Amino acid sequence: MRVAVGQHSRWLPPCGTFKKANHGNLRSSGFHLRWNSSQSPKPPSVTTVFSGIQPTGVPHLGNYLGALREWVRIQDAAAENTKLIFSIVDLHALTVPQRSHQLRTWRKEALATLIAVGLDPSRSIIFYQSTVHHHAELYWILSTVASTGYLSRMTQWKSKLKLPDDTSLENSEVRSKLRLGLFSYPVLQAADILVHRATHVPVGEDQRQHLEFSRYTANSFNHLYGDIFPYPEAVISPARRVMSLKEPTLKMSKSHSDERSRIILTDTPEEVQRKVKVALTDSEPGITYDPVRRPGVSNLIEILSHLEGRSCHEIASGYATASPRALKVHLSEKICQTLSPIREKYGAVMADAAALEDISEQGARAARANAEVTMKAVRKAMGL
Ligand code: AQP
Repeated sequence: MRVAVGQHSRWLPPCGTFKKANHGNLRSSGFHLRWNSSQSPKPPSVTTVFSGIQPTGVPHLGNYLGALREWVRIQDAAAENTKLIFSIVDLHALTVPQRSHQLRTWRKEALATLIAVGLDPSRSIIFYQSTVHHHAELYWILSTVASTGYLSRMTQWKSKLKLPDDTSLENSEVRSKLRLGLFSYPVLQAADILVHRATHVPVGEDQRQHLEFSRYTANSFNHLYGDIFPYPEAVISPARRVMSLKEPTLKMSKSHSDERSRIILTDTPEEVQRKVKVALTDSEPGITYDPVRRPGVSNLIEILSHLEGRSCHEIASGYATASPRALKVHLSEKICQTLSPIREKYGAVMADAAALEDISEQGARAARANAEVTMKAVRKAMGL
C-alpha cells in the first residue's frame, strides 16, 4: 500500500475521544508489546497477537523481514499467557481471481513456510482462515457498521486494479470493474483481527492503513453495541518496507510480473545470486546510503542491514569506495545463509503431507474455540 501514514486521521476519532480505561503496558518476557492505555474500551485480560499472510505465492524476503521473522521473535519471547494466532488468509486471496489448483498449492506452501521459518504449532495457533467460519460471520456484522466513504478512500482496491490513488467511485467505468469483495477487503481484515480480540498485530508498514480501519470499525461497533473489542495496536517491523529488486520505488511483492523483483524463501543459492546480481542500481561511483536519490543501492543496503543488524550508514561507509558488485556479492552470501536452513526445513515439512494436515486441523480447532467466545458476546450484544 502506498499511503501516507495518518491519511485517514480525519475520519478517526482523535485518540482522546476513544473511551478511556486504565491499564498499563502489557509485556511479554523480553519482547515488549506496548499497550496504549488511552485508546481501548477496557483492559484486555490477555495479550493476543494476531497476524496473517495471503497464500498468493511462496512468501518473499519482504514478507519474511517485514512480518514472518517478527512473528517468530514474538512467539519465542512471549509470556506464557500470551495468545499467538497466525492465519493463512485464503479468503483474502479470492479478492482477485484464482485458479483452484493453484490456490490449493499456495495454501499448503504458505503453511509449510510458516513452520519452516520457525513458528511452532504447539505454541502458536496456525490455521487457514476459511476453516474458521467466524471470520466471515463477523465480516458481515462489521459491514453493517463500516463506512463506505472510508473504504472508497483506501488504496488497496485501487492498486489491485492498477488505478491511481486519487481514483473516485464517481467514475462508472471504475464501478463496473470493482467487485464488492475487493472493495470490502479491509472489513474482512478487521474481522480477522477483532474476532480473536487481538491486542497486537505485527505487520509491515503497508498494512498500517488497514490497522487504522480496524480500530475505527471496532470503535464504531463498540459505540453502538457496547465494549466488545479492544482496539488493536500495529506492531510495525523494523524492516518496514522491503523494496523490489527491479523497481526499487515499489515494495517487493508476490504478484509483480517480474520474478527477479523478489527473492522467495525457497530460492536456491544460485537463484539468489542471479537475482541480486541483476538488481537495479545506478551508475554513480561508490556506495552511499541515500534512499531518495539512490533507491536501488539503498534498498540493498537496507536488506543487508536487516540481516546483519548493522546500521545502513555503517554498511555504506564500509563500502564507500567499492562497486555495487562487491556489495551484491556480500548481500547474496548473507541472504543464502539466512535462507538455507529455511529452505531445508521447508522441503522436509512439505514432504510430510499428513503432518501438515494435522497442524491445520489442530490450528482450526483452537482458532474456532477462541473466535466462538468473541462471537457469543457479539451475537448477544446484537440480539441474535
Ligand atoms: N515488501 C514488503 N516489506 C515489508 N513487509 C511486507 N509485507 C508484504 N510485503 C512486504 C508484509 O507481509 C505480511 C503478509 O503480507 P500479505 O501476503 O498478506 O500481503 P501483501 O502485502 O499483499 O503481500 P505481497 O507479497 O505484496 O502480495 P501481493 O503481491 O499479492 O500484493 C504483511 O504483514 C505485510 O505487511
